[in-house]
Amino acid sequence: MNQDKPSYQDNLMKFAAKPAQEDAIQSYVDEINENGCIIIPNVLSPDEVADIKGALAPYWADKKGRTDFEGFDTERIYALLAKDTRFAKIIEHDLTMAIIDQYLFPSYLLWGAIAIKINPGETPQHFHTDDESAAAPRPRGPAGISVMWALDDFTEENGATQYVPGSHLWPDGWTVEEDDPRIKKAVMKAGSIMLWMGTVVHRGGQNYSAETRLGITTQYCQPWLRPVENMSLAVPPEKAAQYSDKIRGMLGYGLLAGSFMGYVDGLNPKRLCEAAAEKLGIEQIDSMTGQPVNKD
Ligand SMILES: O=C(O)CCC(=O)C(=O)O
Ligand SMILES: [Fe+2]
Repeated sequence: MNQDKPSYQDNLMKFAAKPAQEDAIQSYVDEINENGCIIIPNVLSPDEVADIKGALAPYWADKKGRTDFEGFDTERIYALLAKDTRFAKIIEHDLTMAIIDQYLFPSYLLWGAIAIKINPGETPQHFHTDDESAAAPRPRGPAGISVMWALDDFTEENGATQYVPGSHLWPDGWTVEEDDPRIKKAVMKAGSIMLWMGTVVHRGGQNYSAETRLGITTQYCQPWLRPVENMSLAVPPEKAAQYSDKIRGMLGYGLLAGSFMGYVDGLNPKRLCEAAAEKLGIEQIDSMTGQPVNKD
């Protein structure tokens, strides 16, 4: 045994010591630490919003929710990375990655990536937190970070996400009444994002307008938590091969950083993507440009 090799605990401590941030990221992190969440406008251009909407367009048929949580008047599209490579642009966007790097251990996973279209007449979701499956006592650090990408304008009337600033600090047993004045609505223009800690109390809003409210939520979790979407089955190696190493890792084709958790037959599962790419001649795409990565 090599006694000099750092232990898993040593590795965790190394990862926990975050480097100093650029001022812009630090100011976002300060706001998130205080409120549990942040709204950032103009993250996507109108062209980028149109492109992402176009990527969703073929998949809308008959996607009404099956439970009150999904919403009986809400349509959802799951497994986005199995459907179109254009979704990679938001799933590994530089800005959200830089913020999420501050909260989750390296090798964090994509917990879910879901398009959510709230139709007129939809009732509100129940208030919830996204990381409750971590089942650890609150208050605590978040086990996940969620992002909502507004593809339509989110308005007072059309079902903008509702949230309670500061609720990330609440202990277990929290409740929220319908008329609680602390409830806010994430009113924002298409192209904006809301990012929140997995500990923040929130819900999809009621749509009492005549328009739909379309957003994509991309959610990330600590690498030791089980994602809501089983990503490596949803996006098999032959599809994952198109994506960056970062996305492959977030889909489960990687190991828990500093450990061997996640082996497949004794090997790092990233090799499954590499083997599929080589066998099928699949090119890795750059998610920002949509073009093949230049390997030179
Ligand atoms: O649609 C929304 O505004 C929120 C959805 C949500 O909270 C969720 O899916 O976890
Ligand atoms: Fe949620």
